Amino acid sequence: METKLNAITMELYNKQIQTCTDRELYYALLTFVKKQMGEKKIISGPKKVYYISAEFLIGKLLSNNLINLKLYDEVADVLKKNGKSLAAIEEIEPEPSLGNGGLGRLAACFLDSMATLGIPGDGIGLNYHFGLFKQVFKDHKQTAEKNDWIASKSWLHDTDISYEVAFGDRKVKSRLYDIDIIGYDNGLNKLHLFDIETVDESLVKDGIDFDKEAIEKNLTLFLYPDDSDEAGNLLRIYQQYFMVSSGAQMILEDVKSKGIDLHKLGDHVSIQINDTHPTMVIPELIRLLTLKEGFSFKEAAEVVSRTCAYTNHTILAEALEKWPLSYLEKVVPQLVPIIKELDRLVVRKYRDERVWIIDEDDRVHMAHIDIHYGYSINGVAALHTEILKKSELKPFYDIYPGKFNNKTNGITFRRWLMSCNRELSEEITELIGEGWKKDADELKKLLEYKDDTTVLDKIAAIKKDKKLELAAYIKEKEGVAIDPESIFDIQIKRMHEYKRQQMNALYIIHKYLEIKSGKKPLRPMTFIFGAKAAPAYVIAQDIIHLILVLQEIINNDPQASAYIKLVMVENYNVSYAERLIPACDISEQISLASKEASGTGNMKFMLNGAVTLGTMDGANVEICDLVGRDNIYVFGEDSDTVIKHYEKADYVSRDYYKKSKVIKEAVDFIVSKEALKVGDKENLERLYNELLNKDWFMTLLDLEDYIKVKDQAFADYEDTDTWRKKMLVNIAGAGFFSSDRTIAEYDRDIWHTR
Ligand code: 26V
Repeated sequence: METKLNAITMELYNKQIQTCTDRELYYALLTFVKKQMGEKKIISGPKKVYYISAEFLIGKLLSNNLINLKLYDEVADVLKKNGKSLAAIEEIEPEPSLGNGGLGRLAACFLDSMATLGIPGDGIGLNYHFGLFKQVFKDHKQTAEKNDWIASKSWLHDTDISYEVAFGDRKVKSRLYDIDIIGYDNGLNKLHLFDIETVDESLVKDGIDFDKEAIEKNLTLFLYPDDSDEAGNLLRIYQQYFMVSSGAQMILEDVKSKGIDLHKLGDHVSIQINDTHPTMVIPELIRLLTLKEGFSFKEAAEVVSRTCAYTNHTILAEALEKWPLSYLEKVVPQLVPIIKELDRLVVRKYRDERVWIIDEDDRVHMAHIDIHYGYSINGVAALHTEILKKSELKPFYDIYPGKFNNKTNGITFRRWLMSCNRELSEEITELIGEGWKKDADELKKLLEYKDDTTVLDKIAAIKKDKKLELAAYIKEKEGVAIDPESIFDIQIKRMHEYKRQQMNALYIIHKYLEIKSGKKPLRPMTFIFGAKAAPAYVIAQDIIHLILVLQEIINNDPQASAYIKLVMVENYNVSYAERLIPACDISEQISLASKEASGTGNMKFMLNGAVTLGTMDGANVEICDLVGRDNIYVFGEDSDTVIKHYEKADYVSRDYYKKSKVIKEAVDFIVSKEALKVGDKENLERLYNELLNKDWFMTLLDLEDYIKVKDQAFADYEDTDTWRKKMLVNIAGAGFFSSDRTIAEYDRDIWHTR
């Protein structure tokens, strides 16, 4: 292995390993790993899955590919022997930001698990050149810059495969780039990313602004550009159709090249539609089968319905896509008669207007296409699926009870334990052997050590090391010194009102006011946030502003900063998550019950020995079942109560504000002189008014209980033995959340590849 790597550095740079720079070594390793992967077999079988998704948040790939090739330790040793560090080399790799958050990261975990389980399963997506924006803080506010990740040498393989995609007003050509996906100790699948041949990076001028109408040049520049105006929405439809049309042509070509009769498509292919973004693949396949393959409409619709399956990832009304028919007429006129015919067939059969595809305002409900013309619909956690069946999609459940199923999300333990926390991973292996790497349920064996103080000490020592590492990193990146002896309380996820970062901020204000009035906490606390907000989401920007203003006030107050430190890390992404999660003590999962479909950060934290502080929402419910009430901190109203509040429209936030002194003081601080001295009046007043007069996601409803239970968690932390036991029980209980389990269930219930 050392000889091989040396041969590469000699060939590329005419240098031995020890004299190469980290950048040169990164490129040498890229070449080496790609070559190793090229020697692996392509996973194949009688049936293949295509996971089609607008987002694949794959993160950096070097370490993970080395782990899956089982070469990580060997490579790390060789580098060390030559005076180099793999960790430093990894820093060179740019992180592709091809996703917003959970949905995109889930797709990436699923690719890893499909390859690991040997399921033939490829991803289909878009090759965004700048992906999601890079977040930069200026004057306590978020600004957006482009994230340039495609270097001349990268994990992308250029192919000469290209398809013509016709829009209403122009024809373009797609070009396919592939990334190899290697399973853990297994073969290869592919992530197919389509790009437009005429893309022009120079279109991007200031920040992330660009001409939204220059489709040939802009189509694959950004992930979900600002969709607050019509041009942005149209661009999104252009992107979606570009992806599904290229993908559909590729799939049909693939199937035909294998000599398969297209009438039997569903026996050989499953297309998993990741949220509604790829929904147009349904009418597009019908179009291709009728136009090019001689199918009747009825035949085509039947074949497609036996091939496509849909996953729902949210019940938020504003996130369920409903495209105006006029937009579709402009961008994809060829699909409009097909969508109208699909709607006509539904209208003929069902009188309930709620299940129609096109509504009275001529908007096309994309999810309705998926449900009527797909063979499976699944939610992503037990509670979420129940809410879909009982309320959100009830009229559909009444028609198709057999199509509905739950697939609780999962995470790949290769990245979220073996790679990001090698120390803990090795300790686990020492205790229970290697088996858990292929059968995550074996983590349960750790429970045997629940009362073993040597083991508990070891786990606590690893946590301490990870906190030290994180503290050093945060000092370097953010310039904030945090105390590794303090409790690390972390909330990292997209900024959204339903996730209630504002509630966490109100708790911090409450603690700050307590300290200022002389009530000191037992131990210093460190509150860490990481979150990007959609550029057009005004209140989310205001919440970021509040947190950054609090950071400034608290960290610079000598009296308070002895007990509280607050840091919002800049440009939170997958790589940052890999540093934050292993160092966490308390995992904040505090969404308004019923609103977080699942969450996957919650799973990553518990796997790394953090204790959850959460509402009974999404997968938190299942975490609670797995670890038991003694090993999780639960607070707040449950989903039934919340749903009733919405039905009766009887939640009045001002009542909670008036009733509670603690709430009033915390909320008032947002517009206090002290806050306004640092922050922007417009942002802070808008947020204050929103909380008092609307508070659509019911922050104040749960605030008092949140304070109570969070205080309890901090108090319990002082009982070191009991806390360590909680950590161990959480790690031991996390096996269920391996994405290998999730993918095995998709295969068993939906795909049937074997
Ligand atoms: C999308 C949008 C777009 C427009 C404005 C507001 C808004 C709000 C939310 C979304 C989310 C779309 C779907 C999504 O990302 N869902 C996430 O999927 C994860 C993987 O299943 C799951 O763990 C998260 O709970 C869920 O929010």
